[in-house]
Amino acid sequence: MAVNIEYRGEIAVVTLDNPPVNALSRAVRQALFDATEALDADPSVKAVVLACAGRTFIAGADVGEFEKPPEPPHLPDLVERIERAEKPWIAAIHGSALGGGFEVALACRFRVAVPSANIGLPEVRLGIVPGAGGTVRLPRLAGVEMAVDMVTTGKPLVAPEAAATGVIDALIEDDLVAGAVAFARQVLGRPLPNRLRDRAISAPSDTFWDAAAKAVAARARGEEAPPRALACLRRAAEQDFDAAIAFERETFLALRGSAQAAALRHVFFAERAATRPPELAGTVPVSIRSAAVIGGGTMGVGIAAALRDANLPVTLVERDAAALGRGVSRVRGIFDSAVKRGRIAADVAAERMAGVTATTDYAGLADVDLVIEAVFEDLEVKRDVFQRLAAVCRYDAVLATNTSYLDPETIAEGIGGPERFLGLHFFSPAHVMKLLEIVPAKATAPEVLATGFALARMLGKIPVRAGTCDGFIGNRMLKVTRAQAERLLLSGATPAAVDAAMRGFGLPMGPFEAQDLGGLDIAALQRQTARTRGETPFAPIADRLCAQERFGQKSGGGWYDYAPGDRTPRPSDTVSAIIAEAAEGYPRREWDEASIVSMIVWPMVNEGARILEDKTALRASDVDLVKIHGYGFPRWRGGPMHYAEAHGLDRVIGALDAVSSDGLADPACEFLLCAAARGGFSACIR
Ligand code: T1G
Ligand code: NAD
Repeated sequence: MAVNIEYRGEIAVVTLDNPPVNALSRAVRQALFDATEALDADPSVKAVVLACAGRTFIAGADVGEFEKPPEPPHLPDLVERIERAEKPWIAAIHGSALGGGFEVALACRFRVAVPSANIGLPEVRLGIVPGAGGTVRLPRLAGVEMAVDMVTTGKPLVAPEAAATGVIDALIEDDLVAGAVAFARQVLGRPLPNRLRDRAISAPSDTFWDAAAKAVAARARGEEAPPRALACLRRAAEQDFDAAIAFERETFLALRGSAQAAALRHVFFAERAATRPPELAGTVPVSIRSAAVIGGGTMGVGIAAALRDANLPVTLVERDAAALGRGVSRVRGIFDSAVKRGRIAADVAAERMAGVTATTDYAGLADVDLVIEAVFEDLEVKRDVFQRLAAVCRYDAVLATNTSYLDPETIAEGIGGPERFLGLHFFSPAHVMKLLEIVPAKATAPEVLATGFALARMLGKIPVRAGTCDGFIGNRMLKVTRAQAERLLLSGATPAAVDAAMRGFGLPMGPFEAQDLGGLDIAALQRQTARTRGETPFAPIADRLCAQERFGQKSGGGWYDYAPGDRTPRPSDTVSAIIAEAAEGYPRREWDEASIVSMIVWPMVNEGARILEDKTALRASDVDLVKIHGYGFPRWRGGPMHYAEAHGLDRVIGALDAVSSDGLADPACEFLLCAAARGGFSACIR
């Protein structure tokens, strides 16, 4: 860590260098504080430019310090010191100015940035609120409405937008520091604008606050920080500066030690660790400059769109012209709807489509670097595809399957060059869902596995290595969740009550609504395959629904009934009758929301423990990322494994034992008992 001061005539340039992201650690705060004091005392200095070395401006407070009590100089003191500096400070921003980094920039009299920079206050994404004046100074600069949007969503603003709204005073096209020094010289000749603390704030109407509170609560779905951030902004609009600052700090310190903040920090660091698994350190991935997708169905078109979004030329292969035509128009449909939603411009959509080559001829794949297969979930169909790929593709091309349940080993059995094969399990819709399960087969070469992780970084996905088993990590746990959900129905709960409880827990939808959306037929196919393997999957009610062709929204009815053209789930008498018939002989119980949640979440954790025990997953945080990014488990609970550890593993085991005696769940597995005894899952990983 270094803070260097260089003098360009009467302008001092303070450069912070604290890799990787210039976080405001205690040492950085002290050094910047000292620099402010020294420069204020130096009569030769008329203005100060604050810049950062490396890839970004200050990306915030050092999140790694949050496990420890805050130490002086506290960030608000540094921010206050810079704001009252005798000489005007100019923040010169590149990369990201986030959280405490942007609060330091708000303390400066001016902010300049390169066009590619972004600024923001993402603290709510870490379960906290800005703690160094962000909720009080930003509304004085950007107005309350804009501040409410930025702070309660945590969404950053790109520099051109910030410049258009006056949050950034100037965009610097070329050399940032030189441009900032020139800017400083210009402003020295003019009256300086007031410090933000001295600027007035126009308080919006009560109706504004009521509407904002409703919108924030609807989005938060149980998260504490966004509504608390809104309360800070309201204080800033309705009270004097110092009172609002004190309220913000109090709120920040209260949330900093909260369970939600701890959970969101866990996810923050888990996401960053996931992209660089230690077991692949030093392994060089195969370079991917072109790709192909076999199968232009639900998954194939999403995968093709995701590859195009990463600027990879894509060849889409289908079995016949008709299917190919459908596939191409579905890919086009994805980009057209992105244009409609204002996500991309029409010319970008056209450029995306221009990069898609459509064919039914495998010969066109002789020179692609990566092929992802997404054809029917049928072993023989997939084996045939890989035999053909192994024959036409380059020996160093990476060949991947998107299978959900089939064993990658059997799919690739007998192909030439098995070391170039692996599973890449995307989630639907593949151009939206962030999760990518990466499934190495026994022969997969380390550099090919590393290519899966490199591809995830290219596509902006969260990669998780998963071992080979039925359903890998995510779908294996989903099977347990679905079985538990059925056990609840057999013992007296209703689909609506179970779904309401899980939505109350923070999921976007309950297990029955989710099945109706995705279709009950996919899991039915999987159970059929499992039964041919001699297994006994537990789905007594779903089997009955499928026997009556109740496959969900696509067939007008599943766990719920649906009116034509309407996706609103309606409780179904037919389903109640089917449940009653299946439940004969089962003991009935009263289920409240808390006990329903326990019946779903703790068996999920138990299966997660088994997955760690048999090394299908290497880290408990990987299991958390799979459930958060693939199955909607609430991020602010940290994922099931973190949530269980925070809840107390002994209590989890107790809850499992309480229902397992009635056959309503399996008792705690060895690995869970070990984790409880040793204080956590990581202590039992061998
Ligand atoms: N503190 C500590 N470490 C951090 C960090 C931070 N704020 N931000 C990133 N890192 C580490 C990260 O763990 C990784 O480490 C490496 O830097 C590269 O990160 C009072 C209290 C800036 C957009 O929420 O959004 O200020 O894995 O892989 O993709 O109001 O990092 O290499 O060991 O993500 O180029 C608010 C968080 C803090 C921003 C760069 N700030 N960071 O993305 O790299 S709260 C944030 C990011 C706050 C005040 C409050 C991104 C990035 P490692 P990376 P990237
Ligand atoms: P789908 O039925 O929508 O699409 C499959 C496509 O493959 C069809 O368009 C078909 O014409 C094409 N196809 C079949 N045989 C072919 C061949 N020999 N050559 C070229 N194209 C061929 O299926 P889907 O839902 O997209 O699933 C595809 C794969 O992805 C399956 O293995 C499935 O398990 C897996 N998957 C599905 C989901 C999901 O939610 N649908 C999620 C993850 C993984």
